[in-house]
Amino acid sequence: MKRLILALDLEERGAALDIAELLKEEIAAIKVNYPLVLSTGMEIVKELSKIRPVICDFKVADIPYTNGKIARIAYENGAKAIICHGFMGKESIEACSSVLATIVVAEMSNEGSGDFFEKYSQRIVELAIDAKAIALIAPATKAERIAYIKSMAPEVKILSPGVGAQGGRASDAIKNGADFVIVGRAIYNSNDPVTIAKKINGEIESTLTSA
Ligand code: OMP
Repeated sequence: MKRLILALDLEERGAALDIAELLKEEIAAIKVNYPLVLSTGMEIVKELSKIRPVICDFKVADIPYTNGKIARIAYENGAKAIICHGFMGKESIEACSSVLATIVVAEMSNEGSGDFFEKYSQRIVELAIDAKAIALIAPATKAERIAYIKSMAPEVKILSPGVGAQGGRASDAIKNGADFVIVGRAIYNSNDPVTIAKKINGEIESTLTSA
């Protein structure tokens, strides 16, 4: 099983489809964020879904009514999962998780986000579990935070962004409890995306076998 998720933050439809097709054997899923959807439209989710399962990273953070609409539109366009924020409360998470698999942001990878998230992630994780989220986001740039989040929710999968361009390492993320790593620029900006993806998958495999 592959544990690499491609963060496809491109802005051009053809390039996005080409790289997804090129990498399909190396990745477990494709994460689509606003840059791609705002540039090309939601149709891209349907198209990418034919290649690999798509996670809509919309970091939804609204009232339940609006969250529910966004989740429904993602679902209707073929998304297998959606990423939402937990700080809007249990019913806002449930508005997503009642529609499709929902991943809640526990903590984020940029330095400044720690000011807020490190104070509140314990509560966010409790809310995510209560609202039946299937996975959490925890930062590969702060691998010790992955271990902290995993210790609160050992039964929930952890997806970890921040590997490569942001300085995190796949091996550190996996060692600290990540189930999947999310990688964007280090792969799609490279001259040889397949080789980079294979290298990351190799690093993940050897970390798991030496554990
Ligand atoms: P690269 O830095 O290019 O590998 O991309 C990382 C991807 O993960 C981007 O799509 C970010 O929006 C996303 N991300 C983070 O970088 N940090 C986080 O804490 C959370 C996410 C996310 O939810 O995916």
